[in-house]
Amino acid sequence: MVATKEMPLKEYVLKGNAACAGCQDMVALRHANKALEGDVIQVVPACCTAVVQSLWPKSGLGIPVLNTAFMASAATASGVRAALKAKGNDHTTVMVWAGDGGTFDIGIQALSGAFERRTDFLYICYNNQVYSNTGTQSSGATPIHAKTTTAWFGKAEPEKMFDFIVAAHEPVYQFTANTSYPRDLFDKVKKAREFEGPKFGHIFLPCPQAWNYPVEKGVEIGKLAVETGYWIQWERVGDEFTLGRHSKRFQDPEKRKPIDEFLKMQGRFSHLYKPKRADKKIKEFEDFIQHRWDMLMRTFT
Ligand SMILES: Cc1ncc(C[n+]2csc(CCOP(=O)(O)OP(=O)(O)O)c2C)c(N)n1
Repeated sequence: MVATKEMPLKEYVLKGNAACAGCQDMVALRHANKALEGDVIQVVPACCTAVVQSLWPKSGLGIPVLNTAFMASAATASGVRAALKAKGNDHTTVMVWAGDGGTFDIGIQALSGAFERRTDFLYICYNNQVYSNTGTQSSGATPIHAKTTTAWFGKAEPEKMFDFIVAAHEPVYQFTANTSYPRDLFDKVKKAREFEGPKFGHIFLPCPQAWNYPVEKGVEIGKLAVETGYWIQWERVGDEFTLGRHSKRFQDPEKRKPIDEFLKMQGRFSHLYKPKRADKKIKEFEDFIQHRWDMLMRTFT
C-alpha cells in the first residue's frame, strides 16, 4: 500500500469549493485524482460533485471535466474515449464520477451499454446511499430501514446489490473502496490505469447531511461499516477475486462488531432505537449483511 509520504502532493480538488463540511466525496475525489496524476478527463452527471465542480464563474476541480445529463455519463465516456483515440491519445484515463442515484437507478442503461461496447474507461460510483444533492431522497442504494425524505418511517426494501449487476458485464477490473481507507482507494484507482477496457470502482462514503451525524464522525462511521461487516472491501481482476485486507477478518460473523455501533451513530436509523430497540428490523438489517457475504463468496470464490 502507498505510504502517506509517497502520496503525490499536488491537489486537484481545489480549496474553497462548494462541498458541505465533512463531505467524504471530497476525500474520494482527492485521492482518486492524485492516483491519476491529472492525466484524466472526468465525466460528471447531475450529482453533488457537479455542484462542487461547476459553480460559475469558478471550478472546484483542477482537471478537465465534462458535465453530462443524469442518465448519459457512461455513453458520454464512450464518446470521449473515441475522440481521444481519433487524436492518437492512448494514455489519458476517462473517468465517470457519478453518485448512486446516477448509477444504481438513472445511469444503469448507459453503463450497461458502455460495458458491452468494452469502452476503455473507469466508472466510479461514489455511494452515499441517497440522492443527496436534491434533498436526500431514497435511491436504489438506500439501505433497508434508513429514513430519507421520501421514506419518513424508513425504507421498506433492501438496497440493490449492484456489484453483481456490474460483474455480469465482465469488467476487466472491479473494486470496492471506502473513504475511511484513502490509501487503499488511491492504490485501486492507480491499479485501474493498468487495464484496458471497462473498469468499475464502487466507493462507499458517509454523508453527514443525509445520514444525520456530526460532521467530524465520517471516518469513524466508514470504518464501522467495515468492522460490522456491512461494507465489504474486495477487488476482482477478471475472474480473480481478492477479499480486501480490511474486510478479511469480518468474514467470520463472530469477529464483527455489533451492528448497533454503526446504526446508533446515525440519525437516519434513530427510529430503530427510540422509544425502544426495534429488534425485528435490526435483525433484518443483520440478515442482509450475512446475505451479502454469502452471495459474494458463493459467486466469486
Ligand atoms: C433527468 C434529471 N432528473 C433529476 C435531476 C435532479 N437532480 C440533480 S442531482 C440529483 C441527485 C443525484 O443523486 P446521486 O446520483 O445519488 O448523487 P449525489 O447527489 O448523492 O451526489 C437529482 C435528482 C436532474 N438534474 N436531471
